Amino acid sequence: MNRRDFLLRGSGAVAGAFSLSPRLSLAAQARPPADYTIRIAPIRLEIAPGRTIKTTAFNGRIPGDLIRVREGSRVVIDVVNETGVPDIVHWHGLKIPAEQDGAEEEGSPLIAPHGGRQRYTWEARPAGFRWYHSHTAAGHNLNRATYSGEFGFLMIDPAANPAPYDQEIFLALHEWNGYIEGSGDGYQEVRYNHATINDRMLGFGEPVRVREGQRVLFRILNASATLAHTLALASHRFLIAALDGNPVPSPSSVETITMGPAERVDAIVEMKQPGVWILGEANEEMRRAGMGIVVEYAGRSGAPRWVDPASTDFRYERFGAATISVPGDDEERIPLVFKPKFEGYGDFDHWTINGLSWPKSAQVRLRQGARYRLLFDNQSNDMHPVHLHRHSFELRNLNGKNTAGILKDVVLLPAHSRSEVVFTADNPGQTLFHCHQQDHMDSGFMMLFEYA
Ligand SMILES: [Cu+2]
Repeated sequence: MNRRDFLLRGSGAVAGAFSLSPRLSLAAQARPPADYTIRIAPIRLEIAPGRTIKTTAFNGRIPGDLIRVREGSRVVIDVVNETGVPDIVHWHGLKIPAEQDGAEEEGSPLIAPHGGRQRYTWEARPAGFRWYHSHTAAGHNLNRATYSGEFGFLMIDPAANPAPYDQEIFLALHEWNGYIEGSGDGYQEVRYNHATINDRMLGFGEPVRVREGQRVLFRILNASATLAHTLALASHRFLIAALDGNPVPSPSSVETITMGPAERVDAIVEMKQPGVWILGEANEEMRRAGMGIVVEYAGRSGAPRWVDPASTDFRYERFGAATISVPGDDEERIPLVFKPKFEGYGDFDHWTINGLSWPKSAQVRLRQGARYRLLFDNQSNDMHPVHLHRHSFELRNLNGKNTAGILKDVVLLPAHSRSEVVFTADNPGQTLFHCHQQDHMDSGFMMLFEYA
């Protein structure tokens, strides 16, 4: 089997395809075959006619193959790294052991370049919309980690699926051809030339085809390395059913959705405005860069229409529980202050948690079974989508407003804001906490929670 065959076979057949190789079939006798095999390799992708980007991807496509498994099932995934640099794949939002989680800082092994292999085995939980992505550092290499095309959807279906929809559409937001721009005062930021939803710029891919009267479930992932996005679907509203894959206590209808890097939203749209519309970034510049997709009703044609949303206000607490119980006294409080430390090195400089940058950041000791309240204090001009590995947390306070019942694994902290989340230490092992903005993470915004 040559490499081209491998590519053409795609994911479903990959595990079977290995039996064609005598050497590998021997290995297969010793170990069960993988449910999925992911090959990390460079690709060229035409995101619009004549516009080709060079990046790295999973199994030659962007996003990578949809991994879809039943809650509680045991899943075996082989990853082969055919790039020239070490890599690692993180299973984002799963409650799995640290060694399988895919973060080097927690003890998961890096995958060697030039054909290194790693087998990941885990039990699929909790149910919901998860994802997987490269979890290396990138530094100034804007073709690594989350800057690259190394991301895919991971869907853990619950045992009982009420399926209140007629069609399910997965969408991933991403930008391409990043470059680093300095502002002159030593502060640097990453900017991009192009953007896509899934693998095409707005206007150049297949539209989302719908029928009048359908309820369409959009599962949207912000796979951006560094940018939050606000989305709208012209002439339609989104019913927010789940955040980060977890059903919300109060599903509620909104005109726009704002998502930080790594966040997911399940949104149901009732298709009752026949036409050809744009689902895209509310920001015109971002839509021009390509961040959008056409939604086309059956029997309708013509140029897709965009309508500016009246308001772009999106707040988590809107989807929280109607009644909020008094915070428990059993929670141990952990204050975490986030601040930049610009010393003019010009290398994204440093981000600090309680005054310290990774790898010097303090380690938090957790007791198994105990409840913790993380007190986030963002003392900076930037937003931070902070992520806790291997655990979900409940949003309890957002800039002074109490809330309850919203379970997430990433929370977007606006500039100069405070938020509080609560979680139970119920998954022993090293647990990474970091900002999901790649340049922040790479410059120190990271710490470990350890179980005593
Ligand atoms: Cu950040």
